[in-house]
Amino acid sequence: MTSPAIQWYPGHIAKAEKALREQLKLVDVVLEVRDARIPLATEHPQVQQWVGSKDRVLVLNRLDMVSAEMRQQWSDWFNAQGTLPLFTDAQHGKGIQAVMKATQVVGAKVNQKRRDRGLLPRPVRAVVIGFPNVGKSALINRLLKRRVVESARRAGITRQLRWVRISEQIELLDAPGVLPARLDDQEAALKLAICDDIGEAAYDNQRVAAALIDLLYRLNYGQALASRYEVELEDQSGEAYLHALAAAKYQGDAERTARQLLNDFRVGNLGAIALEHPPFNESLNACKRQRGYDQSNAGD
Ligand SMILES: Nc1nc2c(ncn2[C@@H]2O[C@H](COP(=O)(O)OP(=O)(O)OP(=O)(O)O)[C@@H](O)[C@H]2O)c(=O)[nH]1
Ligand SMILES: [Mg+2]
Repeated sequence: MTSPAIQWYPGHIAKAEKALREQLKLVDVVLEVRDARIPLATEHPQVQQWVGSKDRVLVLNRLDMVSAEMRQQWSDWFNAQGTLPLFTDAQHGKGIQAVMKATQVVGAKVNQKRRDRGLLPRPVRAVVIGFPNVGKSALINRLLKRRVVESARRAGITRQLRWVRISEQIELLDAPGVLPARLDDQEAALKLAICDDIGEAAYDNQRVAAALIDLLYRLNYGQALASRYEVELEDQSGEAYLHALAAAKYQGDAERTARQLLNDFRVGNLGAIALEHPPFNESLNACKRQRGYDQSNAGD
């Protein structure tokens, strides 16, 4: 391969990250937002370090973009590792109460400690962090029940850290999306580009669209392509499909086809599609067996 499929500019991200690290000192709880379509690719390698001894609430946003079955599988997978993920749809306001509650629980703990030390109670301070465009600001607006911070379809919308007070009980810090300085896993980088969770990156739309098609076939979502575009190609590469689709529908314009396909996926026109399925996990299997799952289904 001549050039990496995805290139991004960690410059302004590095600045945002530095500001974030400063503010973290003031924070009691980290609300880590990931994209439910790609819960692993949107795990930032430094989050654990940022969380430190604070509490973390794991939010898998865009629940509307994956099936109920897939949500269950991911819940089981995270549960088996001792994490309870909270699924939200920040665009339509689903699952928000559970996030609020989890944050308040941390607040109560913090204030109990303060009282024990003879201090007055204060609002719990939560920071919302995650990759660009995963829905952090939309979540904050939902928690606040009004549009306070800017949230829009493009990545890189939030530029500055910003504190907002939800109530006497909670203060929230909206942070710009953070990206690792480098991403060695090209497959993860492609998924981030497909889902538009990568901020101001440069990439080749056709390569990214071809990767999406390959992934759809690999994960058995080929039917979603066939029913949307009425073009079917079994056992072909994503690139071949892209060109066949361009020839059939877009006067041979592969670039336009790639943009259209990526847009269709991103706005949900291809249906609810999870681009990552939980990896095999022995303790998860044990947990499923306990709940009476058929062993032959376990782990896939
Ligand atoms: N379908 C769907 N769209 C969502 C959801 N949450 C957010 N969005 C949309 O995703 C886009 C990005 O949302 P933002 O809230 O700006 O995301 P962000 O993480 O703050 O992005 P940056 O500030 O750019 O890092 C917006 O168009 C939202 O309306 C969701 O749960 N489902
Ligand atoms: Mg934002």
